[in-house]
Amino acid sequence: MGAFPITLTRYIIQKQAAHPGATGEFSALMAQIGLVGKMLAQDLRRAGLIHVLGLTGKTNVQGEAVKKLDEIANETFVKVFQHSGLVCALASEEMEKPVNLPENWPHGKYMLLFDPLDGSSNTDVNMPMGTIFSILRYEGKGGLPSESELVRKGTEQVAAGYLMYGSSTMLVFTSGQGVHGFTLDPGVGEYVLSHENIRIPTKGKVYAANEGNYHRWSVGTRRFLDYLKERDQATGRPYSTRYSGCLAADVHRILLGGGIYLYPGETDKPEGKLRLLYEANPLAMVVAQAGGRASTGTENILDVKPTAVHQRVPLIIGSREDVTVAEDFIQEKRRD
Ligand code: AFP
Repeated sequence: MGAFPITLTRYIIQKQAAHPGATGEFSALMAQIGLVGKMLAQDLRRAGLIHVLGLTGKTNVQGEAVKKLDEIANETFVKVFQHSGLVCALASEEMEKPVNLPENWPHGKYMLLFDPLDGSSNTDVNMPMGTIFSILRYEGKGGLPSESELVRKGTEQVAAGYLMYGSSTMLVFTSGQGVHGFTLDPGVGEYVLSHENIRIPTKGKVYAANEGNYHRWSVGTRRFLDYLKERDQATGRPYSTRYSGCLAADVHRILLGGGIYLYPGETDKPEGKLRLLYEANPLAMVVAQAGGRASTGTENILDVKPTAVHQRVPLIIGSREDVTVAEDFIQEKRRD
């Protein structure tokens, strides 16, 4: 019989024991995120049978059509964290304004920002989806946090990660001590440590981008994509394209195998599409902890000073060398 598997529960209890001052709140918070993942995985598996595919008919604060599953995923987060005693504020892609949870105050010192269902255009076609989360700590003594307390730089995150609903459900996260991946064992309903201390290769062979937008990109971005497709044995080109329409899934592939994901700015939309606080920042923290990088093309994502909860940002993320080459092209330091 092999070694007894390390479950998420056991892992976080062990980590907590290594920090004598820990109150157990962070461990409980991660366990609750795991619970959200189990609930959503269950909904997604049965979505085609329980009439929750398709649109709600509403649009969110960013003007995007809200899918029924977007709404369900957001409600699941809110329900799991209400009365949990863990979190004093929530901000989500699907909520115009952050929500305070007074029932958890003053005990709950964490603030949670999330994209409840990333890649929701994949819902109706049985393709991968994800959930992305960022965890901040609120030290304020004066009462519940104001909106501006949630608008913080990526370097201030205490933990971040994502859930991925693919052929299996995975929870991948970092609390600043490496990146660890847990796979949900559906038989026992537990996450099991399957990917310990993930390290992203310094260079990859895959790129992920929506090339349908090619003609909207800057000259430098276009030149970088052309470069990736040229033949050159010495630099391992051409790269292969892999793009799923789900950021968490595409970054997951790159985290494990190397390469680069790009959702760059466009000439008439320089801010790009993705949201800084609950998409780019958490994935940037994960990738940086695994040895990779995330950039806007001109600045490290984790250093971007945000001004609004739903702020968008261009995102170039992945293997360290690939991101650096992309920056050189975008900044027109290279034109080959
Ligand atoms: P949805 O959740 O609205 O499907 O958006 C997904 C996403 O934010 C990210 O997961 C994808 O990488 C990106 O947008 C896809 O955008 P395009 O459809 O423009 O390629």
